[in-house]
Amino acid sequence: MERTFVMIKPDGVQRGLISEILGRLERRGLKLVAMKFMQVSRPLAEEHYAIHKGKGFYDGLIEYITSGPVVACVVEGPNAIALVRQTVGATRPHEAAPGTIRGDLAVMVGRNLVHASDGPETATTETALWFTPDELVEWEQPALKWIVE
Ligand code: DAT
Ligand code: MG
Repeated sequence: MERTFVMIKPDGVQRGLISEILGRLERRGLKLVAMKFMQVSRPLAEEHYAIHKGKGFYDGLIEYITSGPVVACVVEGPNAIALVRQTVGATRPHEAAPGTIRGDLAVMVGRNLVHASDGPETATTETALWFTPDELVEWEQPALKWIVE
């Protein structure tokens, strides 16, 4: 079973879209493994977005992600990384398909509501960056047998 890191960014929290965004992932059939509501420190933001350092939008991105609380999560499921990226939609909301979170609820790349790991490597490193191992909860979800064969 695959796991991936998801974060509702400050605009999602400020706009009251936590339940909307989490609800879409829950309804898709993904299992929540970890979740916390937190203020992102500058060092954490810089490490999370280290790959974008030096780009024109980097400073604004760090400002944005540290501008208010976020909801950080780990979700699990078959092909969870691809499933979540698909549900989130394309980076630039005007290119995101209708029915996706960004395609339905966002208009600008700099306010695109949610982060999701883009591959197995980032899923692992981001999960380890945002959560300690004991924050990942092992639990049984009997209803999963109706979602995962
Ligand atoms: P994604 O969040 O879809 O994985 P990414 O990793 O390429 O996209 O970029 C990380 C975030 O940086 C993205 O969600 C929003 C911001 N960003 C990316 N490209 C941008 C741009 N051209 N202008 C402003 N912000 C940008
Ligand atoms: Mg990315």
